[in-house]
Amino acid sequence: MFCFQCEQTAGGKGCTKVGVCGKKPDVAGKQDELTGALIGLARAAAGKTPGKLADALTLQGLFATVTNVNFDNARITELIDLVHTEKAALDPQALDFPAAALWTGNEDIVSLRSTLLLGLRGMAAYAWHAHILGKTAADVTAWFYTGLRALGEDHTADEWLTLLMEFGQVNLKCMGLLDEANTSAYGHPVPTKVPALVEKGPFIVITGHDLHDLKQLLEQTEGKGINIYTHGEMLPAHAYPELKKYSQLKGNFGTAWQNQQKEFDNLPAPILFTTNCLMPPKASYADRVFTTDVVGYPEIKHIAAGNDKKDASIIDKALGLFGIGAQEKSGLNKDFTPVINKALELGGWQEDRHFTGINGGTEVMTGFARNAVLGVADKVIDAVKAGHIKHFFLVGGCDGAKPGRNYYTEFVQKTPPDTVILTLACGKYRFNDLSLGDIGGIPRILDMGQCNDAYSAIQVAVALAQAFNCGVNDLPLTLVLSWYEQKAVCILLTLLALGIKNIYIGPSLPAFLSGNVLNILVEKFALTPISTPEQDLQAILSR
Ligand code: FS2
Ligand code: SF4
Repeated sequence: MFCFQCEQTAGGKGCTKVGVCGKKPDVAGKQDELTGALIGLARAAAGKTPGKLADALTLQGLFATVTNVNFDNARITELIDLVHTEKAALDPQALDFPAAALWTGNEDIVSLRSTLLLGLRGMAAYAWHAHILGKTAADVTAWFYTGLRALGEDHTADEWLTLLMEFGQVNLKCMGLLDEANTSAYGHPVPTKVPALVEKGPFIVITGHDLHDLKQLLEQTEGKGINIYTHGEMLPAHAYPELKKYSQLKGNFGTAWQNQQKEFDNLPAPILFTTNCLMPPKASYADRVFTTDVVGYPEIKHIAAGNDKKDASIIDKALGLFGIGAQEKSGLNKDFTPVINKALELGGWQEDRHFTGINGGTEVMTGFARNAVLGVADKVIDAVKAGHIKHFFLVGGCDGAKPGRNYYTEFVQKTPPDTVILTLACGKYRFNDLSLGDIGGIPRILDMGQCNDAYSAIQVAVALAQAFNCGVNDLPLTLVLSWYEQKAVCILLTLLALGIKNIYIGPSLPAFLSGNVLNILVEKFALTPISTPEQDLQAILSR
């Protein structure tokens, strides 16, 4: 096997024997085969209008290969078969891209090709969430095929860079689509305090990014005496009016994904994984883990969409599996009864349990997405003009297990009191329970949401630039990002495509960036690896 797509890759170079994430060689091989088949499907779709099934397969096929999503050989094989059936229907002559060729060839070309592939994988997750809520955009969908076809072609380094920048713009549109999907379905997030207290009695923990799954779970647990707690990237759900209205949505349990094996150990409640990041479940809680949608793990119970029945025809199965007709055919309606029954069977704790965040805080705030922040834009602008706010930092991104990630906690702790920290994604758990106070009523830590809410951060930055009549690069704003998986790759490409410079990135640099490609990014965009919080803060604030 070979895989170097995430930050924890073996030796900082590539996983070759088994994935650090737990991915087995056979699954890695199948995922490569699936990627080659998707390139084949894109080739077959050239010059044609592929149908909804081909679109859905493309999104789910890419999403299934994102880190910590699907470890199930059988499910990946099923996807490959469906892709082949669809490809044959479009053009029986179209050839798959050979899986063995994905990671081989000239080092710089492999690097550029991989960067585009990994970006596409990340964007597929966002497009899929939007698609589930009935939002698609023809140009975004079409670009998946364009990008996949490009992976199977030869390009010069300059052509690859052009493709990457084009991709970054498309991903901005895709994140905008998801923002529209989430806010039109559930309202605009409002600042919300979320306690870390788990009340006695039966409960369910829901993790991942899929708000539609949470909504269905809330509907199905109403009046059943079961409380719901978010975990990981589901935390921002508390801020959406159409989700927070459910009284059984009580609080947040646990922190970021890499702590799950410790946090879920003997948990007297089921855990529902709606997306990444799933780690191999330990025996002490494996019987209470449920996956849904594109997530999968061998022997772990899976909640399928409505018409994903064993005896369904391949097309019906695919329609159900891929949620086509979520609106018109209730294809994505799920029955969470097995999760609910497990919660009742396990019964929860017999007394209320108080938890804390990583720094001892007993509650966190979320819900400072674009609408909430821009709603107080005048106040923010006045505070900047009056010199009360000297600098904004966007400190966010994915979390991970490496010790070097303490950098982000220390960085935030060391920021001067006249600075504001915007944050998003699961990296925020390193510091979101810190009490850093406020500046004239504006909290110093503003949680904008999930990783995809990078869209909100971009909107806020653009609005501030307009207000101050300058470019985003001229704002007193610095991005200090942590990366782990492929959604971070697509977001980074969007930021670069927008021409945003001087981004700090860590805890280590992606293994898939060759020395030459990295040099280009450093020269063109002043992409900067993190050093120490003190040194970086000093450099940023003296600029
Ligand atoms: Fe965190 Fe994992 Fe959000 Fe990433 S929960 S690293 O997939 O997407 O961020
Ligand atoms: Fe290794 Fe990351 Fe790939 Fe898993 S996803 S096999 S940890 S590089």
